[in-house]
Amino acid sequence: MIFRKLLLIINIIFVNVAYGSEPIVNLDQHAIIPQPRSVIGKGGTFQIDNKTKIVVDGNEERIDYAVGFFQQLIKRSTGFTLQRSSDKRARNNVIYFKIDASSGIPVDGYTLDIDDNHINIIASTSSGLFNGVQTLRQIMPSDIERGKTSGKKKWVIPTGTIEDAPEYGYRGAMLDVARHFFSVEDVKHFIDQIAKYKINKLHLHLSDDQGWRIEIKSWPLLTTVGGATAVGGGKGGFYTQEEYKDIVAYAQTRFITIIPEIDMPGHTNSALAAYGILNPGITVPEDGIQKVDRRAMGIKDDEDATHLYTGMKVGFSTLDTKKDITYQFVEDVIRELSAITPGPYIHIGGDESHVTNMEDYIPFIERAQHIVGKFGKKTIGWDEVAHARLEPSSVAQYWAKSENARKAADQGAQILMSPSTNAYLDMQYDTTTQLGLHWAAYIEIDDAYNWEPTTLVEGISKEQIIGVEAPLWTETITNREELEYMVFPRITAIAEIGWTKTSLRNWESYKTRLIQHTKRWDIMGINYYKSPRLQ
Ligand code: TNX
Repeated sequence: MIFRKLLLIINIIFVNVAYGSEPIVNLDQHAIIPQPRSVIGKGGTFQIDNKTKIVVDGNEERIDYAVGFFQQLIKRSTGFTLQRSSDKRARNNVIYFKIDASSGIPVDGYTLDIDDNHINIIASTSSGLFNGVQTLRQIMPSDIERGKTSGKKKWVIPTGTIEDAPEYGYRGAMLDVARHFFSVEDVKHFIDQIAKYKINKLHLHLSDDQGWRIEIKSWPLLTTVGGATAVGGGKGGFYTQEEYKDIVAYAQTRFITIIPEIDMPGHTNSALAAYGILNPGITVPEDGIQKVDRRAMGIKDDEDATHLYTGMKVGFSTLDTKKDITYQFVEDVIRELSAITPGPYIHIGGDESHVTNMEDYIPFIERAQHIVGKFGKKTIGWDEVAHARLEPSSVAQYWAKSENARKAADQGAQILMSPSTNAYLDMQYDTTTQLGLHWAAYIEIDDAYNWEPTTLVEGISKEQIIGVEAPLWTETITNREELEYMVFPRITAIAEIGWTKTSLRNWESYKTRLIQHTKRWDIMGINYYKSPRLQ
């Protein structure tokens, strides 16, 4: 007995000295989120040291984003500058990145093959290689997330094979930068966080009653007036077009497509406060009036303009859908936005237009959709847009009404699943949560996990679903810390729903992996919600 204990202690000491404090876990026991399609462990180890070489085979445009990202990650946490070798047959202490379009690996998928003396990451696209790197990162010792060197000489990785590919092409998160503004740095940080879980779309909610956050050169007051405040009366803010392009370019290096939203015809008070000519005569609710001192700003008085709004009410505003100038405005905004958005989609909002008559709403949405098409883009709108005639290339984002989603699908449009009762990141976890709202539901982490896109709305099949998206509305969220509290862990639930086959998804497995994974969030300093369900 004593002897056995002694052996165990010696073993622990040996492992700790050799590999750092973490025990080596067989590949198939690793906590990978989202769960890959297949994981086979071989029981051995590969070690990255400062002699490990990188071989790149393939010349797709963005391959360097994936390989360069990996090199940076390694450099940051190990101090090693991994050299590239051009010897494509090298197999000793090598990490081999290969793009093979004929491999049959689906878009965004990858194969990660880890042997004692080499690692192969194979994909048919660079995005697949990047996803392979994100998986590799999760099976490396958690110190890889410390962001500074630990002095460790060897980094041990378990051997085996992972074959992986996503269920849905659209795996999204949304950030509302209109209710509270988030800086370029904050958005980039968010991009890094969601990319870890193979999310590949970031929808930016760029305008709402409380703020207009994107520079439109032909309508300059949108930002100078419309961007001047936020919920609660804070200072607001906006992205210049150059800053927006910087966000888009950064997202591209993480294989994330930015989807910009200009919410119309409702949720437009910030535009009406900038330009009275767009205002059909609405006034701002009493609870959040903020007057604009145009003289102090050196701009002309505008009697028709509304006051700025700093409250949290929704549904009180609308553009004047009957005037030609409104469509000139919509066209200018979409033209400028399309020119700086390489992704295929423009989101036109369309939700909660409670003060727009249906006979005005429908032609407005149809014209906006047409304008989006004119600039070579496809339309996304919240599920209410299904009242209008949708083009088959359009997407309706289901958040509230099943009949709207069905109506959209019946017209041939695709459906993006964002059920407010499961996928909304601004909903409180339970009655004790300080931040957030609860009008749709309290969403504990098992509620965020336990839903299935294909059975959510009766009559909508898998082929009609483009994917899933988790929106973070920010009426009550003012900074990075608060954002993280609402986003983590729930973002990993949506990531797994979007990526992993239904048959491989299971709450108990996810929960076990999540408990393991939170150790990494502790290391990264992420302010996640410590749910009582994680025990
Ligand atoms: C409803 S969801 C909204 C947003 C709010 C959100 C708060 C949707 C399309 N509209 O304007 O921010 O609730 O949870």
